[in-house]
Formats: sequence, C-alpha cells, structure tokens
Amino acid sequence: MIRKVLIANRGEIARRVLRTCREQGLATVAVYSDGDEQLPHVREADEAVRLGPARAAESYLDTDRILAAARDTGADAIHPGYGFLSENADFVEACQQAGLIFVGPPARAIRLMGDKAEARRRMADSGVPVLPGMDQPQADDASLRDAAGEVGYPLLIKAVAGGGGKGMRIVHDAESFDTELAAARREARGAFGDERMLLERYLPSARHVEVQVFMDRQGQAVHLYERDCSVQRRHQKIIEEAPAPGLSHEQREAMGAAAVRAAEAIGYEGAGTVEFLLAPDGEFFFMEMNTRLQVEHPVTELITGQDLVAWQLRVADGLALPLDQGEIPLEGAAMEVRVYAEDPARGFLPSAGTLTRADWPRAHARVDTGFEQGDTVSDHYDPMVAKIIAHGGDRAGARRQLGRALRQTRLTGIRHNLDFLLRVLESEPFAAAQLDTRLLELHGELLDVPEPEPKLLLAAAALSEQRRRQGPETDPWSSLTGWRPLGERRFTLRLALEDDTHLVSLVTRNDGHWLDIDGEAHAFGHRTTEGLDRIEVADQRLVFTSAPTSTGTVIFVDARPWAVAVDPPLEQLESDDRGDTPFVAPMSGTVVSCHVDAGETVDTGQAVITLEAMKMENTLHAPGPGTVTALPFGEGDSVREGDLLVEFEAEAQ
Ligand code: MV4
Repeated sequence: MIRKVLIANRGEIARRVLRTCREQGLATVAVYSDGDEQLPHVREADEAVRLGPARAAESYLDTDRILAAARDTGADAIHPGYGFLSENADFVEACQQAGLIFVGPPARAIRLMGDKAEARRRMADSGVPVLPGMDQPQADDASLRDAAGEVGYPLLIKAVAGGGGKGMRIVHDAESFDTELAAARREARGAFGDERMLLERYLPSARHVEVQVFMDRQGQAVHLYERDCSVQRRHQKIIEEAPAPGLSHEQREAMGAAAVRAAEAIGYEGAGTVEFLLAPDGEFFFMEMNTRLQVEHPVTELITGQDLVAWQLRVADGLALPLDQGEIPLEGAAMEVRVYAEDPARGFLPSAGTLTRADWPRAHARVDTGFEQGDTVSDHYDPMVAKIIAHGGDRAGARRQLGRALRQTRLTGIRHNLDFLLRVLESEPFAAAQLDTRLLELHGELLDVPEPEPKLLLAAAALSEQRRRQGPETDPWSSLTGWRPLGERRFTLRLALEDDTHLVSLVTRNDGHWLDIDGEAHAFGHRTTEGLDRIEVADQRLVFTSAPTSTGTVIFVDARPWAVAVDPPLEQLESDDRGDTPFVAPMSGTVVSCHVDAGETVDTGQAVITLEAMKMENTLHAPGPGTVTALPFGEGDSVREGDLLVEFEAEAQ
C-alpha cells in the first residue's frame, strides 16, 4: 500500500496531486528548485526537498536527485505529474529498481507509444483506425519517396521520436518531397538524435478529439469519454472541452471502444489518452497516445464526477478500477482555458514576472493554479499560470460560466492571454462549435488585440474611484458628493490615462446621468450584474472590473488591465477627508460668490457658494434644511481640492 507520495513536479499539477493525496490520507513530499521554494506546492506538502538549481536538467529532470529525495524522506511512490519525467521510460525503470512505485504506466508502454511508427503499427494491428501511411521508418530516402507516391498527397512526414507536432512537415506535392524530408530529418536529428521518419496522409481539416482511458493491473480497461482540444496555437492547446460537441452516441461509443482496444492491445496501466483526428465526415484516425495524466484532465473530472488522480493511485496500488464502463456518468459539459504568461499583443511572447495581483474567480469555476498573489512566474519553466475550468448543464452553459469566471479574474504583474481566451471563447465559430485544428488560422481576426476607447476607461475609473471613496454599498447616483448645483450632483476627478490627463465628472441631473470629460458631456449609464460593472457612454459599452492601486485604479477589460492614475492620488485626499459633506472642493479654483452669510439658515437646494475652476462655474446647494455655521473662504479666495468650503449643520430630523 502506498503511504507516502513524492510529487516529482511543480506548480498547479503538483498542487492538484497533493490535494488528492491529502484527501486519501497519504503523506506527501514536494520537491523544488532554487527560486521555487516559496511556491504553494512546496508549503502545502508535508515535507519538501530541495533538488538543485532552477535549470530543469539539474532539478525536476534530474532522476538521481529525485530518487535521493524519495529515499531520504521514505516515500514509497512517485507521482510524476505531466511533462518533466512523466513519459521517461528510463525513469520508470529507475524507480522500480529503487523499490518505488511509479504512479503511471509501465516503462514498456511508454517506450512503445514514444515510437510513433511502432505505435501506429500496433494500433493498426489491433483494429484501431489509422490514416493511410508508411510506418517502416528504417526506409532510406528513395524508398520513402516511392512510398509517398502510394500514400498520396498532401502528406505528413512525422518524426518517429516526435509527438505533439514536433518534427512534423506537410508536403503538398512530389516535387517538394525531397527538400521537406531533408529538413524534417535535420530537425529531428537535432531535437531527438533520431532522424527516422514515417509518412501519413495529411488530413487538412480535422478536429483533435482524445479519449481518456484507464486500465488496471487486473486487465480491466474503461474510457471516461472524450475531450475536444481542437483550439490550439502552434500545438499549444488553448481551450479544451468535454464531451466533444456534436458527437452522436454511436460515434462516442466507437471512439471510446477504439481507445479501450488501444490500451488493451499494449497491456496498459493507469491513466492514458488516445488522441484521434476526427474528420468532417465523422471518420476518426489514431494520432498518438499520451502515457500520462494530461493537463486537460479536469474537464473529464467535471463531467464524470471522478477524481482521476485518485484513480491513478488506486491502480498504482494494484487495486481494481472503481467503476465499470456502464457506471461512468456523463453529466453536462465542461470547458477549460489555459492562462499563459504571454503577451498576445506581441506575438505571444512569454512574460515572466511577479503576480502583483492575483484574484482568481471565486464562483462559476474551478481554478487549478500553482501561483498566488506575490508569487513569481519563472522563465525557466512552462508559462502556464493557471487553468480555469467551468461546468454547465450543456456546452452553452459551460461557456457562459467560463466567460464570467475569466472576466472576474484580476491578474497584474505579468502579461497574460486572458483577453485572447475570452475573444476565442466568445467568437462566433467557437460558440457555434465549428471546431477545427485550424480555427485560429481560419479566423485570423481573433489574433487582433483591440483596445478599449479611452472615454470608456476614464468613465470606468471615475465610477470606481467614486465608489471607493464612498464605499461599495452606495448607489453612485444617490450619494454623489462635491458640487451640488440645484438638481445636479457631480463627482469630479483628474485622471491620467497613459500620458494624458483629463478632468472627468460623473454628473447626475434631473435629465439623467452624464459623463463630463474635459468639458464635453456624454450620456452615461451604469449597472452591476454578476460581479461585473457594465457602463454605457454615448452608445458605447464596456464590461469591466476594477481594483485600487497605489496611484489610482486598474480597470480590467476582458481581464486585461489598464492603469488609470488619479491626480492627486486618493491617499492625499484622505488625509484631509471631510466625511460626506457636500461642501468639499472637488478641485482647485476660485470662490466667485457667497450667496449666504455665516449663521444664516438655509432650505433644501438653496444656493450657498459658487466656485470657478477649469473655466466652469459651479454652485453648491444645501443638501437639506440647516444652518451655514461658517464660510472659511470669501469672494476672490483661491481654494484647493479637498478644502472645506462651507461649514454646515443639518437641521435635526
Ligand atoms: C496530423 C494532422 C493531419 N493529418 N496527422 C499535430 C500534433 C500531433 N499529435 C499530430 N498532429 C497532427 N497530425 C495527419 N495525418 C494534423 C495534425 C495537427 C494538429 C493536430 C491536433 C491539433 C492541432 C494540430 C495542428 C496542426 C496539425
């Protein structure tokens, strides 16, 4: 029986595995490299062992150091997560030699599936459909060229040692075959030290549909339905979902059965994923098998209600699978996005850095992340910051929930792809489930990065500041302080967006709400629903969230942050805060006239004082019946923003 698990990984997957181990009552050991010691996966484990320098080769990829950590802590099993050593057959053997249980398949299954030609042959022999091709990789260039003619064009040259799109070349015609073959061989020799190639008919328009399988040591195999992972960018998955939309019951059964056959054919153990290409006519073909728990496993967990890590641990313990095929539920639909530290506005350049703010969505979604606020995303490892996963009664519901969750996420300090994710998620082709591995090529506009109107950002910032000063519970329109000309309430700020400053007022009058920017008035509307603010300025709309910063406000539009500075910053104003009196000068200016004398009683709405600022005259009115007890400034006096212009005592109610 496994009692103590060493998790040979980092970040979100280390935490994910830890969570189940803890629930199962297993002791846990984390490992970490220099720079990672402050991360959540390290502090959440019962014990943690330093491996070495940040470089993966000297830490998370170093078999000897990991085995030493397991020995030193008395761990009896190693969970590899994904990536790093998860599909390294030599590592699996080393674990076994050290008397450790490797939570994953046997070394021979990993080796077999790592050889793409061997895998293809084994699948074809077991009745798993494969595309027309040539999988005798010892062939020389001349016989490959001959075989290409039989396979037909367009075709793919695939590296035997490749996978995930590495070492792959499309060849459209016989004329370019030799050049492409030479290039593929060169690339593969450099990347894998293995230049063997196989050929396969190229299916230009297809979906990537993969089936989750499990097999125990007793020889029982089941599938847990499929995931559609067609939305990719340069072989990097972006959105994954389960089940694959539009599959008929028969197709689902056929793909599931083929995947189970694949697992049985190779005497598999544990969690595996069989990837298929799904052609527009519904035919499907084996692509490759991943011999690990995958990044996107949570969508399967959400539709089946199963804990796949718990299943892995059971199988590793030699126990039978917890459910038979017929007992595995499929409920609703789930969708996952991968949040990467990269900048969509700059060609998706990776963007390491410290998460100065990390507010993960609380409702609507599951968040698997290895980082909390204050943590640093290192440039030594994969730039994935989080997975956000939503479940709904159907695909539309899951998509809606996920959209809400993404808009509620507030991340600053790194560039990230949340706005891009939202754009794809809410695009027409994706909403209509027009899934295709070329979705982003067919809809290049999804790569454009639109910028919100400055007007809208200023309005959003003014509204956020106004609420921040008067508390989140107040209705911005009933509590506007500052200038109160008769029938008008006004909240004014100087805001800086990029290099320009603007005088912005939120105004409410009996003819409606207005936004005044540098003296120009725009019709303005606002409401808050589902934790999101929605504003409308002169027929343009913006949905946003906001958060205070040391210099003002950050407005998140499609989760993309825009900094708006408040001039002067709130701290300065708060130092001479006059509570909620309506008679605080909203900006510097000059007193034009005092309409009453000190000591005079006034009635609701009666004019008290007029100030001129920024070429505008503004009159303050009494908010209710009361007494003007003092007028500290006289006509012609200069006043500064925040000055108390009128001391007023409201009449007791
Ligand atoms: C293919 C293919 C079309 N025809 N094989 C890409 C990753 C690796 N798993 C195999 N891949 C492909 N193999 C044939 N015969 C198209 C791809 C492919 C792809 C597959 C899934 C998701 C995105 C993709 C993007 C480009 C190419």
